[in-house]
Amino acid sequence: MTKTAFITGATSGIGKSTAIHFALNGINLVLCGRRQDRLDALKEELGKEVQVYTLNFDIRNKESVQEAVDSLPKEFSQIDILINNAGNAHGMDTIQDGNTDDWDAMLDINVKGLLYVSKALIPQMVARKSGHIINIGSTAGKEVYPKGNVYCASKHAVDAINQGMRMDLNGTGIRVGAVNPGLVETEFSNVRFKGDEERAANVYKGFKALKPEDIADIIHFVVTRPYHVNIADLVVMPTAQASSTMVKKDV
Ligand code: NDP
Ligand code: 8X3
Repeated sequence: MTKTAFITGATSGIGKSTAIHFALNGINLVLCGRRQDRLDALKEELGKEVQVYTLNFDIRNKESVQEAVDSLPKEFSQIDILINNAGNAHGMDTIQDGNTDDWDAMLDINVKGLLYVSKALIPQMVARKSGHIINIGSTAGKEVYPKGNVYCASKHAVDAINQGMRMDLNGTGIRVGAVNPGLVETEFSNVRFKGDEERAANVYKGFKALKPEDIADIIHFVVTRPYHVNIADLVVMPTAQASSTMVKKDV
C-alpha cells in the first residue's frame, strides 16, 4: 500500500533530499516549511512522481502546527511516516557571549517545534496502531563541542525525546528512531552564521562532507525495514570525521 510521509523542513538540505528520495520511491508526501516558493517548486517537481501536499507554517507556533495538521485533506490525512527534521543552529558563541534570541530559536524550533508536530500526529498513529517516527538528531546530541552549548543542548533533548517516545509508544505498534548525522553540507551553516557565506563554506572545506542525499538514502533504508525491525538510533559521520572536534582536513 502506498505510504504517506510528513516531512518538516522539506524546503532545504536533508528534508528536501528526503522528499526527493521518497518521491522517487513512490512515497506520497506532505511537505512542510516556511518558504512558499520552495514548497511550490517541490510540489511541481515531485508531483510528477507521487501525490504531494504542502503546508506552510512555523513549527514554533503550536496553534499553527495543529491548524496545519487539521487542514490536511482526506487523502493526506493518514500519516504513515513522520520525519521530524526541521531545525537549525543559530549562532556559535561561548555561553558568556551567547545571544538569547539565538537560544530561544534553537530551543523553540529544534525541541518544542518537534514536540508540537509529534503531538499533533501521534494520536492518529496510536488509533491506527501503526506509524513510524524518525527524529533527526545530530552528533551534537551525543557529545558537546566548544561554542556548541545551546545547539548541543537542543540536540541532546532530541536524543532524550527519541528515547522517551520509543518507551511511551512501546506496544502501540509505532516505530520510533533517530538518525544522527555529523557534518552534512546544507544551508545549515549559512543559517548558523547568519548569511556569512564564506564562514559557512569554510566549515566543509578540506574534506568530503556528507551530502544531504547520503542522509536521505539512510532515512529511506530505515523506513523500508520489515515491520519487526526498528532502527532505534543511528549515528553517521563523514569518513574524515571522528568526533565533533576531530575532522581530518587537507589544508
Ligand atoms: P537546512 O538549513 O538546509 O534546512 C533546515 C530546514 O528546517 C529548512 O527546510 C527550514 O525551512 C526548516 N525550518 C527551520 N526553522 C523552521 C521553523 N521555525 N519552522 C518550520 N521550518 C523550519 O539544514 P539541514 O538540512 O542541515 O538541517 C535539517 C536537520 O538536520 C536539522 O534538525 C539539523 O539540526 C539537523 N542536522 C544537520 C546537520 C548538518 O551538518 N547539516 C548535522 C546533523 C543534524 P524554512 O526555512 O523554509 O522554514
Ligand atoms: C550539525 C552537526 O557538528 O555542525 O548538527 O553541530 S554540527
